[in-house]
Amino acid sequence: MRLTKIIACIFTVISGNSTLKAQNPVIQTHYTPDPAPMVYKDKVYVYTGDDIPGYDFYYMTKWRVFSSSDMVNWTDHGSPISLESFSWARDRAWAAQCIERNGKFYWYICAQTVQNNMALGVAVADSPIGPFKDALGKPLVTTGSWSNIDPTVFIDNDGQAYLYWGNGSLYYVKLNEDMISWTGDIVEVPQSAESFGGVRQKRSPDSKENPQVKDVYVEGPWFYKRAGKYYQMFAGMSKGGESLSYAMSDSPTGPWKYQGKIMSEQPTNSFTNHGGIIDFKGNSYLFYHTGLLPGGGSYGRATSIEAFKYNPDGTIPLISMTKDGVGAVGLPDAYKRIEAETIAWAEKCKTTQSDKGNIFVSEIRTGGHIKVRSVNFGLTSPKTFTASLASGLDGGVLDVHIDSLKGAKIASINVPRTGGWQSWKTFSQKVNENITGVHDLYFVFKGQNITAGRELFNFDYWQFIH
Ligand code: FUB
Repeated sequence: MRLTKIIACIFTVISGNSTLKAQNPVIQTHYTPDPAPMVYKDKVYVYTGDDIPGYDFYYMTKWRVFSSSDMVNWTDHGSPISLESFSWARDRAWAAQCIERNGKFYWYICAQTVQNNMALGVAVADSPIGPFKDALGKPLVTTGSWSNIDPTVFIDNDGQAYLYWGNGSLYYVKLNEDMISWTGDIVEVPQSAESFGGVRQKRSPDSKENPQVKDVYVEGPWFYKRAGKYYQMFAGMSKGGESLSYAMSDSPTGPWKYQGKIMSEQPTNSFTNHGGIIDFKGNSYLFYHTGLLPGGGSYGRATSIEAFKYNPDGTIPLISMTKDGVGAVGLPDAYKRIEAETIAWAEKCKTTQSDKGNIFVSEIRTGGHIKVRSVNFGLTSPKTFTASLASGLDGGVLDVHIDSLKGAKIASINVPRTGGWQSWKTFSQKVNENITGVHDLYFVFKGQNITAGRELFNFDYWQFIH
């Protein structure tokens, strides 16, 4: 590829206008509801729940975190907290949000208490991916109400932090600077047609009530500030399923003015929707969930992302769900170690965390693959491909293709039995083609006939070498 062509290609990808699109949902190895994005340094972290499809309710037990520096390849950081992390929690690891303050990370969660209601808690860490620890050993907010769900947190320019939350009713408290205590009263935000589109009957989360009312605040608030305006996005309801709506204010505590829908009811295959909004590398993004991942539904929801542009007056346009998702705003470097769990799209494989905390691609089966988007090979071709792999049985084959599943095969590794599913060995293979510029990579998994249906090998990381 000529130099000018390579530079044009890199520019197209970095400017986010790539025609090479990711697919929604952005994570396929787990069900990832209630996405809460956080920008920290040069990465986006997304904190999610963990749905277990097959049940008929949100019986969730843990939370997950993923990160990306390009918006299309997401690295799995496992599950740093679960119900077990909070001695007071017994069930329903529901929506959560993490925020950084003075180098510490505060992950606000909600869960069902041993007293059988919902409460808010907070875990703290020195890094966005943990390890996190329950900061208090008890809930941060507990009023004996089922409404205590879906915390959202924001620190204003004057240093005052606000925690909003609530199902049916919307509440807030002013957090103290330590982020793990609060002062003053819990304030219930008045709801009206002017502020949130309507007023809704209160309900318990167990209720099957499905009111046919115009748009109203239901749950899932997402509180933030942009260009001097305060925003309260929320899961609203008008036709039975949840949509995303929003209100704006000139003050962090209202009064709020209803602005309409951000994402109307669409064929999501999920009763709920739940979103978060960020700006990253000059673009604005809406994170939300759907039940559209194969095997999913209302209790198997997965994170999706759309890019959007604010209107000149700060209002938000109506955003449609897409399968294509967003363009890449960065390029993974082919010559740096990349974790195998950094994935744009995955089929017939999962990710697992070892007892020592190592995360790797597991449950790899014949016919499966991993796609990594927009990998930058630069101006000179690599000579070697290396990968860290392990297999407790007969292994299989790892083929590396570029540009499409059936594109040129640039390397292939025969993975033997390595002595155990955690007995990692580094394999190196000559690269068959001259590759420069930016390419999507496809790691394609194959087994022998005899091993076709079972796990082939585990995959920890990969790298190209000049
Ligand atoms: O994920 C469980 C609950 O469903 C969340 O807390 C709500 O926002 C809804 O998405």
